[in-house]
Amino acid sequence: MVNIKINGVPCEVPANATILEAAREAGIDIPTLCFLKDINQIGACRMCMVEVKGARSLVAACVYPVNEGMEVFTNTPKVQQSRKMTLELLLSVHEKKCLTCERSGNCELQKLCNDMGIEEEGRFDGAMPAGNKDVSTLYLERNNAKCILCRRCVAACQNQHVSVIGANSRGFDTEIGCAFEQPLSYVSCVACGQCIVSCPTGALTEKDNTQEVIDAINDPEKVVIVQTAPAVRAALGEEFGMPIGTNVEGKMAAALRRLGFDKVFDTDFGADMTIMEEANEFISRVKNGGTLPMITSCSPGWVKFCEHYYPDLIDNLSTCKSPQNMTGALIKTWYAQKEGIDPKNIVSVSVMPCTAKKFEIMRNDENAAGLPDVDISLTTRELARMIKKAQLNFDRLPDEKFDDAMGVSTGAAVIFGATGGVMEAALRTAADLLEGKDLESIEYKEIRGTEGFKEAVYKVAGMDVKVAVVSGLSNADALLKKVRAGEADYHFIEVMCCPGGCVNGGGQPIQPSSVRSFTDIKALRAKALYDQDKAMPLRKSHQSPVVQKCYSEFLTEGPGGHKAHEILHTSYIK
Ligand code: HC1
Repeated sequence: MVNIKINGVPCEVPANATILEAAREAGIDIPTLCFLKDINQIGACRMCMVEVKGARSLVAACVYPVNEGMEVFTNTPKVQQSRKMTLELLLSVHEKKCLTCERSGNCELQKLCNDMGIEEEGRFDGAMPAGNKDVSTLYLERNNAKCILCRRCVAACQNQHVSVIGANSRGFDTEIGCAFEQPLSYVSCVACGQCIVSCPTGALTEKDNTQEVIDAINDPEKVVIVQTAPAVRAALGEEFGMPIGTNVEGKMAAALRRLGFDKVFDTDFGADMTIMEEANEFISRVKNGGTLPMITSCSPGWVKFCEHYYPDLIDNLSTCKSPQNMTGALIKTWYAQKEGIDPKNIVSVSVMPCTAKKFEIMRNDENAAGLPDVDISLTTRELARMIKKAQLNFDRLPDEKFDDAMGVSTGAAVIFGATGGVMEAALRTAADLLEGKDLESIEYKEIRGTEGFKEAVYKVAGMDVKVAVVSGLSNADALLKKVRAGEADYHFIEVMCCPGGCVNGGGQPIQPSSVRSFTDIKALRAKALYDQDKAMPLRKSHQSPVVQKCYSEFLTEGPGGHKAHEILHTSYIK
C-alpha cells in the first residue's frame, strides 16, 4: 500500500493502482471515454486528465500509477477546462443527431457533455471527416460519423482473438474499419457483437429488425410466435432501471403478450431438447469411438470462429442445432402440425442476448420445415426498444408465465445462459442415463463461475469423464491449439463465444465503462440464472414433461433417431 492525497484528502491505496483506480476507491469517478478495464487502457481520449503536484503537465489518470506521497487534484479549473475542451473538440467532428440516436440516454459522450456543462456544442465546428457507414452485414451496423476513435471496439475484437477491425488512414482522416477499407461482410468477423457493447456512443449498433416484427404482428394472416433465450431474463430489467442481476422472466412474458405476439414460448424448452440430443450424441461417440473431444455447438459466434479458424476441428463440433433453432424447428413442424397451422403463415421470432443469432438464423441446414426455423432474431436491446415504443410500464407489469406448449422447462435449461451451464445440464442428464437412476448430486460446482477456463474430471458410470469449459474466444483459441496439437485429452468441451457466456452477450443492455470496469456484470447476471435453477421443481432436461411429450408424440424413435436428426441437427462449412 502507498499513502497519497486526492484533493487534499489522505488515503491509502494499493501500490500498483492507477490514479483512476485510487480515486474510485476514494469515491471520486474520474471521467473516461477510451478506458475499459483490462481491455483498453491506452490513455488516448485525454478525458481523464488530472493534476499531480510536481508534474510538468496534466497526466492521464487511467494509465498513470500512484506512488508514495503523491498529491492528485481531480477537480481544478485547469482540469475542468481541459475536459471541456476535449469534449468540444470531439463534438466538432461528431454527428450530433442525439434526439434520434439509439444510444440517447445511454451514451457516454452525451452524459459527459451534460455532466461537464457543455454550453456551446458547435464551438469548434468546421470540416467534417468522411464518417463512412458499413451496413454490409445482417447483424451489425457501423456509423463512423458517431465514432470518437476511442478504440474500445478494436480492443474488444482483439480480446476475442478475431481482430478484423483497426484504424485506417491517419490524422483527420482516421476511421475505424476493416483492413483495406473492406466491408465487414468480407472479413472473418464472428458476429459476436462485443464491439457494440464496448462502444461508448451510437457508432456501433445491431441491425434493427424491430419494424419487421411489428409489421408481422399487425398482419392478420400471420401467427407470430416468440421465444426468449435464457440470458435475456437476467438482463432485460437493466433497460428499465432495475439492478443488474434482476430476473424479469414474468414481466418479460407479460410484455411480449401485450406487444401482440400470438404465442410466448421459452428457448429453455429448446435447451432441454438440446441436452437430450447432445447427451445422446456424447454417449454414442464415447461408446462407438466417435470424434472426441465433442465440442458444444449452441453458440453461433463460436461456431463461426471454428469454421473460419479451426476448420480441421469441425468434426469435433456436436451436430446439434442451437436451442434457438431447435425451438424454431419444432414450432414449424410439431407445433404447427398439432395446431393445424400452415408453417408458411408462422413468423418465428426469437429474442436473444446475442447478435450472432441474427447470423445463425440465415445459415444453411437450419430449415426443418423447408422454411427458416427462425425468421427474425432480435437482441435484448431491441425487445426493450419495442417495449418502450409501445409505452408499456415495464416494472408495473404483472408476472406472467410462458405459454404451456413450449414454455415449460427445467433448471438445466435456465443455466445455459452462463458459462459452464450447458456442460452442467448435459452432465445431469448423461449421468442419469448412464447410471440408470435419478441421481441426487446434480450441482457441478467446479465448472461454475465466470473464469474463462475451467476443467474437471467426473466419475460417470465408472468412467472418468474429463471436461473443459471455456468462454471468450481468446480462451477458446488457446484450448483449441492444444486440442489440435493432441495435448488436451478431454472428452467433452463447452465453448461460449462471449466472456462469461450469453449473459454477457453482444445483444445485452450496454453498461457504461464506469460500471462495467468495476462491477462483475456477468457474475451478477449468472447468479440470477443459478438462483432460478435452484428454485425450480425440475432440474434435469429429461424430466421435462414437454420434452417427454415431444419424443412420445413426434420424434418417436427417440433422441438421435432419424427424425430427430432431420429436424434438430445441422451441418457446418469446412
Ligand atoms: Fe445463449 Fe443458447 S445459451 S446460445 O448463450 O444455447 O444467445 O441465453 O439462447 O440458442 O438456450 C444465446 C443464451 C441461447 C441458444 C440457449
